[in-house]
Amino acid sequence: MPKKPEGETARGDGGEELAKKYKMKFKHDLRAVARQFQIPGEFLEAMPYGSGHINDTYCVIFDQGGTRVRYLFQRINHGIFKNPVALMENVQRVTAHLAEKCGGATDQSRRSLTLIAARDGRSFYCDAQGNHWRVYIFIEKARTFDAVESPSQAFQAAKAFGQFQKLLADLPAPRLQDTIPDFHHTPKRFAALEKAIADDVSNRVRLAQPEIEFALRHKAICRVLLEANLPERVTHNDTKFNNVMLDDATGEGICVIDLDTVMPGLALYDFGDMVRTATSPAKEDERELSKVTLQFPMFEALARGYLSSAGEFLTPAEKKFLPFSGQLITFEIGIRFLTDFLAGDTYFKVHRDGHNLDRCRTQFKLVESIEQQETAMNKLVETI
Ligand code: ADP
Ligand code: GN1
Ligand code: MG
Repeated sequence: MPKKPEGETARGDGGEELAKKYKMKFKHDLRAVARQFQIPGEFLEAMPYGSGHINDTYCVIFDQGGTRVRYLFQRINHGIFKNPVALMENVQRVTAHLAEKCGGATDQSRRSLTLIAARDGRSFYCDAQGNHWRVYIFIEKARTFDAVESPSQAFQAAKAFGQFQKLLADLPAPRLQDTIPDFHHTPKRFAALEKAIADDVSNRVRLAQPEIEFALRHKAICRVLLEANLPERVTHNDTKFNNVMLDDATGEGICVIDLDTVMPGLALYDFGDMVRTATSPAKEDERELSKVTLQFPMFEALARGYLSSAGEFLTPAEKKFLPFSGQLITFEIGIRFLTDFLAGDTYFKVHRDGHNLDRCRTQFKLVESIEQQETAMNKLVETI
């Protein structure tokens, strides 16, 4: 696939134009995949979509009686999600539960993801190569952002993720399956980093000395939440800012997306990932590190937004650790990027040399910024 110019992504309405402009070639035959789903009308075109690091996402357009209707197609990355069938069982249960809860709303299909059934009635289609595909209704008149632009956006995103946790609190048994075991087990993430340093398979340890030293100095924070005796809940586990769609007209956090990691977890993992991705004005892979900083008004908006929907069920201990969770999750994702850099870029999609190291650097810079402001962050949360 030709490289996209930096800073541009095939996402949002601009994505379609970009895809055409750079004549992106697809790895997959979307027309053939589309035939396997219960979608009326005629297939028109497909284009790569979004800036996620894991799955292959496409926007596919159908002609339905003269109207162009978009659908969101995804190939599940089965190198990462080892059991796509179990994953889709989770997604089906979660989307059905959310739909039932929002059933009264006239715009319900914009407020939670809706799966389109495959021809055989299942929630996914498995092709001859073993790829698992799913299709969602495309959420129109809303978009995601790779970096936060205002406190109001931060408030809306956090409120939506808090509401998501609240709606799933009474998800009927059984327990959701762990789509990636120990996903947020920070000590195990740290152990994986130590192994990558010891193995040094790509001879890159020499390129990341300051980052490795930073990680080693912070090892002690890894266990804090695991030892705090916090309740297990149904959580999203990947609440980065571009995993919530904001309504174009009102700015409301209208729909939480990217449900692959919805499973049992700590509420704080979700809040921490919001702090990681919605307080700094810089993108996750920004190379100019002076731009990476926790902006206090964004943190305040996140805390107020999250507590406006999740405040009623959080325990005092959970509330107390809200600021720390930002530091921990930012550190955790930082060590995951560093581990992947050292391992030769096998996990996250990369688009340039050193991409994972750049991402690690922004995370560690943000950890420092959080550390500097943690006293003020704690004081603020006590007053909400
Ligand atoms: P990944 O797991 O790779 O991050 P996502 O599920 O987050 O994949 O999807 C990638 C991007 O596609 C999102 O950031 C969002 O912009 C867009 N997207 C995902 N689902 C929908 C949807 N149902 N309607 C419209 N856009 C969507
Ligand atoms: C991945 O799928 P996406 O791009 O929303 C990753 C998250 C990381 C994030 C870092 C399944 O999220 O855990 O925090 O990248 N998802 C998975 O940007 O590993
Ligand atoms: Mg995503």
